[in-house]
Amino acid sequence: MSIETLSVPDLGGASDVEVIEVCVAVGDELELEQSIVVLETDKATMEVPCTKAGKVTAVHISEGGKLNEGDALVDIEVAASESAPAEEVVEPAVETPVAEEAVIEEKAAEPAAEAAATETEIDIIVPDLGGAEDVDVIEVCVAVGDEVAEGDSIIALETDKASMEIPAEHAGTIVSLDVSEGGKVNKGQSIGRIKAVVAAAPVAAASQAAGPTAELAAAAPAPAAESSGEAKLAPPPATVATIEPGPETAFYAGPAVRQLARQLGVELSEIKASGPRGRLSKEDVRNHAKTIIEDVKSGKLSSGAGIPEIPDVDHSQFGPVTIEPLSKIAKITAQNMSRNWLNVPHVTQFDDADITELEAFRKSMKAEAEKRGSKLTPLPFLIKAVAATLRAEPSFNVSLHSDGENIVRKDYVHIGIAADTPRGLLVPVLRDADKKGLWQIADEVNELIGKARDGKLMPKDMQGACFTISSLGAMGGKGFTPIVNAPEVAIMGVSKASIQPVWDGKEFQPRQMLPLSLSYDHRAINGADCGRFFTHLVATLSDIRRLLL
Ligand code: CAO
Repeated sequence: MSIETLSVPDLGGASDVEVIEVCVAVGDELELEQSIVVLETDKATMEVPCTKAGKVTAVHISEGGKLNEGDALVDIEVAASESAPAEEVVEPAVETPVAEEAVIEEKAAEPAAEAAATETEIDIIVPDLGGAEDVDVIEVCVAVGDEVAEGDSIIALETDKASMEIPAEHAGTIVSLDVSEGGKVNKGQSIGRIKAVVAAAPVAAASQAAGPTAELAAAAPAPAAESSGEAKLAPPPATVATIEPGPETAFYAGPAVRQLARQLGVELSEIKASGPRGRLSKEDVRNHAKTIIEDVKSGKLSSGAGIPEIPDVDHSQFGPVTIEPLSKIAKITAQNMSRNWLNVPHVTQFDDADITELEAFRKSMKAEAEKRGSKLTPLPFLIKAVAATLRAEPSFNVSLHSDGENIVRKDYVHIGIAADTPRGLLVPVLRDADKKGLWQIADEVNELIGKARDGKLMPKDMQGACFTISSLGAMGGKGFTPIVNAPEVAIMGVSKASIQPVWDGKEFQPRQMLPLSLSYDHRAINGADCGRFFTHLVATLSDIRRLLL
């Protein structure tokens, strides 16, 4: 084991380069090529890769600091067999190709004014990509016919380590393009042609460097060995991110930031940058993702992909209005309703239960109920019948597991009761309804409804329901389609019972019919399950002696 210090490599002549991101911490196990730090000049962003694998024992840099060539970055503990002289570790090899920037600087320094200018159509060649192959084209920055200036970006490329732009080496007009977004390119590949005005002398020099038959590479940097003595060494191009803010690129992000954005599935172009010169940081990406999640949760943004927002309307332009704040419960209800409506594929089936006998029995028990201090409405009968049916047809007593791979089958029967309260809609839960008698159900329901209306329900009183009953029977209506209260998979709407003529095979009989509507989550329950469940429930309500079976 030995401790080695990794230092800043040649920065192509740049000095006091800003540290925009420190990618390692003490204790990290570094792998070869892993980024240590992201640096930024006013021209480019670059990642400095690790040239030795090992464990970080000290970090000498911090975000916002300035670095120069040779400054210490980190100390790492490397295995003895891997250690090498510090010079070799931190300096790029002499054969290292020159980065675009250095080449541009070098070319710009050439005495072009003294040479005769000629218009030539030349290939735009992909430069050395630091050994990377099949590199993704993430952006084509020009179109055929575009006038480009020297240094303008032609395409942007991205490996899993770095992003880079391939700049035009000469000003001119794009004649053709053989590259598209999403495609892949390799070193030496022609990606199009440019009609460029080039100085005769440099053309000759470049042609010489590339060999007698080679065409001038419009965007390709020359290898260091072939450049003039003034060319400066720079980190290998494949590790240099040179995404510059240009007319086509409103954002400015290093490879690590781009990778994070891709992982989180957020669009860089939609993120507000907080860094200097419009630079996007990882924090900007995380904050953007967080805002989206919060907006979805609060209902400001719909999670249903592509659903347009309801436009904001100033109603006062049509007549007098007052604006009142929504209660907390109303806001939560609105969120839950939207969430359930958008996430659950609903089917609602309707039926009428003949409750003539049930009602006769209930009325016969009224005096006794009063004596006991109870109130016996149709609701306890409905709860008892639903509980018995959930036991008989357990396909309804389930929830979909959030992993999308499993279904949760429940061996308990808790029933939610939708209650209209002065604070809004609340759903207290009656536990183990299948194990309780009518009186107990009636008393517990009345107690729960009383608590709901007095604002005394505890969170536990509203959790764990398997199925919800929403009764509007006292108010009227012939039927409605209730929204499933996920993660439950079904809800039953109860409308107003009325006397209806029912054909008994010989004649019409006046029967007390109760309209029921059963909404279910079609991901968890299929139509046949619903048919069986509903038939059992209606039969039970029509003859409550079945509850004894
Ligand atoms: N048909 C005819 N009459 C009915 C009936 C029905 N389906 N359901 C109840 N009634 C009668 C009752 O029998 C009672 O009359 P009596 O005193 O003469 O017996 C009267 O209507 C009032 O009943 P109630 O409303 O006090 O009691 P309940 O047990 O029927 O309902 C509760 C309790 C909490 C469910 C109800 O008060 C409530 O808040 N319902 C609203 C639920 C809601 O808002 N749902 C919408 C959610 S969105 O899906």
